[in-house]
Amino acid sequence: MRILLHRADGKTEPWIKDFAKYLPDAEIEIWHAGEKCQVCDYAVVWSPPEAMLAELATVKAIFVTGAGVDALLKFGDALPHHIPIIRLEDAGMAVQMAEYVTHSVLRYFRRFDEYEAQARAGQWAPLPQHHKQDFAVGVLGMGVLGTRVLEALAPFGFPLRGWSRTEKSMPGVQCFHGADGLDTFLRGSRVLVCMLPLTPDTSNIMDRTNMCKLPEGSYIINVARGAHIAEPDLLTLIKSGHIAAATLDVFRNEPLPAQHPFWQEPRITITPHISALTLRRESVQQIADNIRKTEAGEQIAGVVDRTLGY
Ligand code: NDP
Ligand code: OXD
Repeated sequence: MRILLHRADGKTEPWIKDFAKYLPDAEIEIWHAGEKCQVCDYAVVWSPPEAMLAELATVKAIFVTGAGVDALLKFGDALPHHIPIIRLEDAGMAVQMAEYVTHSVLRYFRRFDEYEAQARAGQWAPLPQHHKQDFAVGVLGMGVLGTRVLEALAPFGFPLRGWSRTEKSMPGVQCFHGADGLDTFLRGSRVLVCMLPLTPDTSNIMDRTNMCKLPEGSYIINVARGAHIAEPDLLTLIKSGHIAAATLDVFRNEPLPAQHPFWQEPRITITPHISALTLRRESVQQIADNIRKTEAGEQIAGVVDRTLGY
């Protein structure tokens, strides 16, 4: 069996070693622009260049080394619909998301962001505590990662809310779904955490209208995709105080350009798309398992629904 691998960073050796360990029968072919490559059975990619589409169109399945598949689905019909796309499910990312989001929620709840600013200014000034009952955390997206984040937050006693496309129930979480449930979900969420896939339905979901539905003095944590937020609207609402602060891991343009106004806004905390990193060994293990199951004609998890876009 032959696997076509593309790594934008060019660091293919460790991946080849891990595939040799977890799928010893596989031969790994590295994709290079402008070079002819052998016909492969499977492809393993994250955000492939357009020039790779011809090769992707000939494989039996495409495995994505991430949870989100927007960087692949953006090619639309140029990517034949009969080729299954399989994303990573958890593969070590869920616990990282739980750490990142829990840290951010606690930082705002305990006002550590404000104490950090005070300390830099040499100020000793205890602030009034927030109350948990006024600090409901609402998670947009109750999938593999969103659910893990809600589980991680549960022991702290925040009122928890979740929003998904289809109806859900989760102990200790007030669940909302669909376009009809969004308004009520937003109006009661003091901290809004975005853990949605980027699809035509979720693009720009945190625009001015929706962010204005959040209670005054709300917080935003975006660990999904930059295009979920209308960036100028967020800046306006932070400046007006309607949004107290935001922690953003993802942006419309990455790396975030040096001249972007977010860098100058102290109430925005920026991280460089690291909330949940792809762990190579766990990813290769999951992909290898799925390839073995596919070869054996068994069902696998993580198959993307092209119509839904995730
Ligand atoms: P899942 O597919 O497991 O979960 C997606 C969730 O979003 C589901 O609950 C789904 O609802 C919900 N959803 C999708 N569309 C809509 C909609 N139109 N309205 C309401 N709810 C919707 O994905 P994961 O949890 O594995 O990953 C989520 C996203 O996290 C990824 O797509 C990616 O964008 C982002 N990510 C970011 C990383 C980073 O480092 N910043 C790392 C990894 C992931 P339902 O359950 O009803 O289908
Ligand atoms: C992912 C990501 O979707 O890293 O996995 O953003």
